[in-house]
Amino acid sequence: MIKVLFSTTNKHKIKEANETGKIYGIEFEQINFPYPEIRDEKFENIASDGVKYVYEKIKRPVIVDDSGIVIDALNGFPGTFSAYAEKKLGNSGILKLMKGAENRTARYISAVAFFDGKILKTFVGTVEGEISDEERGSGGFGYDPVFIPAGYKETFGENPGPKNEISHRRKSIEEFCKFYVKFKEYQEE
Ligand code: ITT
Repeated sequence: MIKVLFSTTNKHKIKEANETGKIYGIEFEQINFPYPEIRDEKFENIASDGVKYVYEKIKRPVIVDDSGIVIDALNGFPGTFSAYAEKKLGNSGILKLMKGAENRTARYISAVAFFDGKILKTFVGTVEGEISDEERGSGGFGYDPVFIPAGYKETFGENPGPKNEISHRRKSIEEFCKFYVKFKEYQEE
């Protein structure tokens, strides 16, 4: 197994990343170095800035994942403010904002950034879906009880089963894993 440090306060991110990592022989190890998040509308800019901050603290190769949900009827809100909105409004607050909205399309975005002191890389994954009319299920975390992935009827909260096959994090972490396996081979040559 190749070990990779993943700085996050969110144990769900680690669990999901490891479900993908094991396919590539990569094990993510959680370290907890919270980084000050810059204000930016792009997840990849926040992740790149954050990973450089963490690297400077630990001087070891590391990744971070900045993610969130983008709701079309709310002009993209909460987007990169998703953690703040979750804390202040929660899923019930988001559903209130969405009351009467006909267009319920939304997407989760995850930007994983890697830095080893020289090479900075970002990997972005997206999953399309819709906001449900009510909170359903208690699986997953965060906005999962109100997010119905496209092509499904249940929220990720009701049925987290397919999450790791199709999620934003599956895609961003998978792209990172593909890169890192090659990068390691190249380093060992
Ligand atoms: P770290 O910054 O320490 O990694 P965090 O949970 O604060 O942990 P973010 O700043 O990236 O992470 O905020 C992401 C927000 O989006 C947060 O409210 C999450 O609950 C939500 N979110 C991200 N991915 C999600 C997912 O797969 N399922 C449900 N909610 C998700």
